[in-house]
Amino acid sequence: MSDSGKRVLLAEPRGYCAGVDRAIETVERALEKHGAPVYVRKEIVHNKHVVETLTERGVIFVEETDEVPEGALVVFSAHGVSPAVHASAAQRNLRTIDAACPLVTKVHQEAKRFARDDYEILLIGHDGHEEVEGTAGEAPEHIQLVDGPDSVDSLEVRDESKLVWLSQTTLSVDETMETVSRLRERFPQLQDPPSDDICYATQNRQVAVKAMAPDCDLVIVVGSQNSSNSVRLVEVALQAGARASHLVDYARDIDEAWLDGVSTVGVTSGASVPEVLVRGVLDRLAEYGFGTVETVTTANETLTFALPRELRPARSAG
Ligand code: 10G
Ligand code: SF4
Repeated sequence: MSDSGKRVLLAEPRGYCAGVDRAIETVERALEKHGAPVYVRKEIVHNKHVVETLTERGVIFVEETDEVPEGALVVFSAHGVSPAVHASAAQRNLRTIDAACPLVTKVHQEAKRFARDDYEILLIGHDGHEEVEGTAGEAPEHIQLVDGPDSVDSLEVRDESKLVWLSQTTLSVDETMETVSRLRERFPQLQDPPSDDICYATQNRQVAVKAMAPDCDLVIVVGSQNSSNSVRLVEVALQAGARASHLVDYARDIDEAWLDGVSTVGVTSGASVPEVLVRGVLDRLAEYGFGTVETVTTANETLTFALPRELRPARSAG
């Protein structure tokens, strides 16, 4: 600790996950290979800085495929899309590259398989989130959304003996477990997913925040307002004992008043957040006397994903 007693605890892991890294590289490679403009349906990841930077480089972000000119190239975001979106792109003769994270695609496959076996699927997730729309679109007749523990009581199911839960990948682990236990109280025969749907990156970032939060007067989470996993980190910090926690896009969003009477500030970032933004926050905190930084490491991440097929280098013959 510094003489002033002021210090920063920096969570590790934080920031980019393997799926985000892959999705952003997908857009960058598509720009290199095909030239601007490249269209992207929805924000490639939920981060303002990423979207602004790619826009400056010639990416045009659209809400729906009908805004893309016939025959143009469109990338689908990391959060995944429903079959209906693929179909509408095909109808407009769009060239497509799907940057859906393989761990989201895994949940789509689970949904399809359980629907094929005539299960009813209770999909735990946030209403209106793109990932949930994509997953639910795989089997709309078989899927009901469960948006948190309080929405369990109003559910009506067809056959309690053929019921399984799946989830969005970026939820709070603790809140999801609470939702599942409420579901199980109502439906004792409820089946679990074959493997974790809340992904390794979401879980690891929450574990790291939980480890440092009890020692923090304030936890600053770098991330955008529409980033589900980043917002969850603020909630987890508060639940784990941080006295205050705020989400910021940029260092300039830090309000100096937050630092009144504070000696330990925790810093972390969501899975869609470039490290340069965290550096900016650390520099700003150093200006306020928080120059001592201690890293709190709870896991080492090594996972990477191959780029989508369309962008992999061609294999040389021989
Ligand atoms: O946390 P959400 O799902 O809102 O997305 P994000 O873009 O902020 O972070 C990366 C996570 C995904 C691409 C969803 S699997
Ligand atoms: Fe994939 Fe998890 Fe990252 Fe989503 S948060 S892109 S599921 S690794």
